[in-house]
Formats: sequence, C-alpha cells, structure tokens
Amino acid sequence: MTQSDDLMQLDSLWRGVHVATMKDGQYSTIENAAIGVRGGRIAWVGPADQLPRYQTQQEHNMAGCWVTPGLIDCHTHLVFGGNRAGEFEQRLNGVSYQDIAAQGGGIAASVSATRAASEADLVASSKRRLQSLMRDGVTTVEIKSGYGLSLESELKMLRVATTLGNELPVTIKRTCLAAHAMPPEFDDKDRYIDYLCHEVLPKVATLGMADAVDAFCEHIAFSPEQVERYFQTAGQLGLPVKLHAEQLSALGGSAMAARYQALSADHLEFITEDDVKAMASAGTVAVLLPGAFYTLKETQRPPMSLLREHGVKIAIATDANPGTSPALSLRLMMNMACTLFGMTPEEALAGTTLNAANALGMAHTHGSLEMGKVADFICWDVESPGELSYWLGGDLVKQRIQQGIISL
Ligand code: DI6
Ligand code: FE
Repeated sequence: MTQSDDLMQLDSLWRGVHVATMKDGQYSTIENAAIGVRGGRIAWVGPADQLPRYQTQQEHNMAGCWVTPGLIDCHTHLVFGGNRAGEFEQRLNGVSYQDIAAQGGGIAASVSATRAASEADLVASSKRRLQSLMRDGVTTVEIKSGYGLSLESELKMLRVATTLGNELPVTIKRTCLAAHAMPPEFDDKDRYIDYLCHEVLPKVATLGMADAVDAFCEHIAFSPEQVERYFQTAGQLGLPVKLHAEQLSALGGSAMAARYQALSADHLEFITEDDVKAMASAGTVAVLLPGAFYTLKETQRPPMSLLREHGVKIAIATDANPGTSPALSLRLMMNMACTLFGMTPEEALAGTTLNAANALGMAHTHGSLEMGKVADFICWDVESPGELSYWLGGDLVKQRIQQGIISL
C-alpha cells in the first residue's frame, strides 16, 4: 500500500455518529459526524460530509449512536477497606452522621478497616467499584487517599490508586487527602497538621505519588487556618490544592481555597456569595456532590443561581465513599444534580466532562472532543444527549473508547 501525503492518516475512524463535543461546556452538536483517531488523540472531528480524504487501519460504523467525551469522575474516595452498611441502617433509625462520627464510627471506622487491609485486598475491592464506574461511561477517575492518616497507610492508598490505573484502561488522578480526619494516634489537630506538613506531604511529593492535595474543612475536621498551613506546604512542594468545603456549615473554606488558586472547592451547600465571588475570580471549579446531599438527607442546596450568575464552572462527581455517598454511577449523579439541584441535562454533562476536567487541571487535554485532545469517548445507545441524565441506571454504553482504543 502506498501512502500519499495528501491523505489524512488515521489509526481508526468512527462514522455514523452524532457528537456532543462539549467544546466550551456546550453540547455543540454535530449530527452525522465522523471522528478520526491517531496515536490516541483526536485527529479529526466534524460533519462526515467534510471529512478530508483519509487512510485508516480500522473503520467503525455506529449506525446513528450519540458520542460524548468520556465521563470524568473528579471526586471519589474509591479506595477503602470494608464498608459501612451498618451505619446506613443506624442513620435510617435517626442517628446523625455527626453522632456516628462522635461515637468512633464514620471516617474512623474506614480508617481502621483500610489500615488493616492488605494492598492486594484494597486493589481487588476497589477494582470492582472502579469497573462499575467504567461500565457506565467513565474514562477518568480521581481517587483520594484519606483513610490512612499516617505516612505509611496514605502511601499504601496512593499506591493502590496507581495500580488501578496501570491494570485497567482508565486514567487515574491521585489526590492526597491526608487532612481528612484525626487519626487515633493524635489528639491535637495542630500537631497532626504539623506532621502532615513536615513528614507526609514532602514524602508524597518526593515520591511523585499525588497529582493534588485535598483537605476536609469542617467543624468535625479541620479549620480554615489549619488547612491554610497545609496548603502553604502543598504550594511549596508544587502540588495544586482542592478542598471539601461548606458541606455541613459555612466556614469560608472555599474563599480561602480560592486564595490558594484551588482547582476546585467541593460540596458547597453552605457557600456564601462572597465565597462564590472569590471562586469566580480564581477560576476555582465548584464540584457538586448530589450523592452525599441525598445520602445525608440534606435540605440546604448549593446556590445554583449564585454560581451561574458569577460564572463559576460547575462539575458533578460521585464522591464515591463508604459513608456519605456509596455511589457507583456518575450518570445517576447527573440525574440527581438535575432533580435535586435544578441543573439542566446540558449543565450536568458539562459537569462530568469539560468542567470536571478543569477541576482536575486537565482541560487542555481532556473533557471535550476537539482535535488534538486525548481520544476518550463514549458511543451511547441513546437518541439525544439529554437521555444521559434522564435514565436512572440502565446499560447505555455501546462502545467505550479510551485513548483511541475500544475497551469494555
Ligand atoms: N466529605 C465526604 O463526603 C466524605 N469525606 C468528606 O470529607 C465522607 C467520608 C466518609 O464518611 O467516609
Ligand atoms: Fe468527598
């Protein structure tokens, strides 16, 4: 076969598709489109009748299915030992999340189980959860540590996250959430923050085990001042920050995070207008977590109109964790963001694609279908992109493409 210079050279071409590119966070629909892939990147996307002359190794005719960017779950605690189904029953009987935490349950229970689990067991249990997300259309997952709370066990969690990314066709972003809760060995929060700043973060950074640093800023966890010290250390080590903020009360953590150019502030049910303005000017993404809102039967919703008015980018994630959000479908979270928070299906899809990529600092390569970006996309068995937020569950993925390769 001779290769001619005026032919576009492709590894694979998808035809017979309609595309929601999510460029600029909009559907930006192209009907009767084609997508060409080369070297794991999108080499061409546009209306099929404008396709340049090409040569390809493989061609797939999808008979009219819809394609979106691969979904990005930008906030999970997917790696943990055990589970907390017993606490679910306690909460159904009226015991609050805070009460359970005060009795030594909650995060502390997951810390004991995670410390006790072998690395191989954690890989096996987390892999099943990760595969559920992947089967539902996810191609990138952020995974936080935070159930170790010691150098050794935080590193163990981050190694498990690394292994998952090596063993499965999915992109993993690792976040060090060592300031999640107090470990049993410490009784002074400032001393624990000192330990994180002097021993944990420097080692995590030196070993290259995390892409970002996170903390839980709340009365039952750490104050904005304590988190600020931890963020300063992260900054000195060159690690970007993000924050669990304003989930149960308004402490101003999100505005503080914005001062440290946080990639995202997450939860935000109790955020004020000043916090929203600070996030808008820093470009900090608002990550909303309807699974936790639902599980905790919260009543105060994140202020959608303020976030929209100030132009804050909004992402949606599962917060997959054994306590407050045992959620293994990102599409279900899109539905809940619409029903519970008043988002539109288009906003929900932007929230799990381009805006989620922004929340992970990877929007230059991921989150929309544009030439040059990584070829992560999903062919869905739906008649319109709005259906992705409409169905509660279901098996909608027809083909999942990760870095240009059909996987799953
Ligand atoms: N907020 C959350 O939603 C999770 N962590 C956090 O800081 C909950 C973690 C858990 O209950 O295990
Ligand atoms: Fe969380």
